[in-house]
Amino acid sequence: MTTTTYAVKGMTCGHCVSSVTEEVTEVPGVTGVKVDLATGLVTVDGDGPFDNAAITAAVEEAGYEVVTAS
Ligand SMILES: [Cu+2]
Repeated sequence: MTTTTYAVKGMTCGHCVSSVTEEVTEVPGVTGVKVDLATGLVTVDGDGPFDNAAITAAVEEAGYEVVTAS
């Protein structure tokens, strides 16, 4: 199992949280997404390695920006 945390810029409310969660959940290999609105951190679990670029693209698709990944 893989867990990666992304700092996402621009989320302001529960709607933002559900948009990001929805888009990132659709990335292949992702098994869980947790968004912390207060810190802007998005924690992504996968059953194997997943594509960082795909996660970034999914966040952008939702209308936000990934500032760091770790
Ligand atoms: Cu919002």
